[in-house]
Amino acid sequence: MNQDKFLEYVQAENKVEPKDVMPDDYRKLLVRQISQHAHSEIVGMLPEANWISRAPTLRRKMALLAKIQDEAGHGLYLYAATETLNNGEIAADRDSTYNDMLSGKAKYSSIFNYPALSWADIGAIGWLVDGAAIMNQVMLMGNSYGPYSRAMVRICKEESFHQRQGYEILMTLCRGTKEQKNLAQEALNRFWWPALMMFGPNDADSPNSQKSMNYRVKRESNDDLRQRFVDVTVSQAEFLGLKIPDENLKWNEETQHYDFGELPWDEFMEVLKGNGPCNKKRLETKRKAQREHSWVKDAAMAYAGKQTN
Ligand code: FAQ
Repeated sequence: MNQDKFLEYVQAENKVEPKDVMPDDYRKLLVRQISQHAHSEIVGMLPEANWISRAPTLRRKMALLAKIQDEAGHGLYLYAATETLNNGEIAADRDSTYNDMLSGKAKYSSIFNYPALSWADIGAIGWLVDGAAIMNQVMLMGNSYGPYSRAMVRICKEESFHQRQGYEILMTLCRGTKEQKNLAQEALNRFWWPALMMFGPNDADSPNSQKSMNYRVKRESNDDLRQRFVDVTVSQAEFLGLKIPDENLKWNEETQHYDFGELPWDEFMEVLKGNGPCNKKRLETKRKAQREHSWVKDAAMAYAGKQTN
């Protein structure tokens, strides 16, 4: 299939499946995005795992454990979806994509380079980080690559439980003592701007968007999704009695959207370059896990080999 025919095919809302012929740049775009999405799920387990042993009640601990296990599952579906794109010339096998993350060559979401400093941060992660993730992933359910779009359907269902458990943590804190409400406000102050950065650079500075939209991988732009996230989140903050830390946030009658302040793009670029508060720590944790736990994989491979021999 030539390039024009392929574009016609995806733009008519047809799905591409692993064995179909596809242009190399479409394959590469998917390997980049799906594997980075998988890395985000796996690295995203770390800030929350930090709070498992300090969850305030058994019920909270069970919910947090279930959520973190879900993230591991999301990583697994997404690595599996990435592997379907491996064709010998464009490497998409698990080891090479994972090693690209460990070496710092491949990115994962900027948000996971921020620490979870208090229990309220666990609430803010669920509410804002999972909330932003869902906003982006609902549009990805309609992407043109079959395995990725199907993985997104299940992931979105689980993410909405995650968002609610986070919001409920904050609701409890906001109805508690003054100190508890302060913890919730501080968590919102810390996570608001990093959550908005999850949607990526402004459209004018987004090098991958045009191609991705043409190929029907991305279905909506970074700025449109960010705007929608702000629009739905403001009333949720008001319901909690919390103040979004943006002096420029204001309802605009004309556009019927909220206007909001300029994001701290310098900070975003620094995080992407590896200089965020936890970049080094996150990668070192993952490298250490690979060094120390490789025997588990070796044993599983040896066992699998025995089963098939
Ligand atoms: N962080 O040209 P664009 C979750 C990079 S899952 C780091 O606009 P694109 C669940 C981008 O990769 C969260 N890097 O790129 C959870 C590109 O660099 P590259 C993850 C970023 O791909 C919750 C460059 O900047 N979700 O949270 C970021 O068209 C709680 C230029 O950008 C996904 O991965 C960023 N925020 O649009 C887990 C969704 N933004 O690759 C645990 C799938 C941009 O050329 C706990 N991905 N960059 O070297 C996407 O939808 C897209 O890839 C975007 C970026 C929208 C993230």
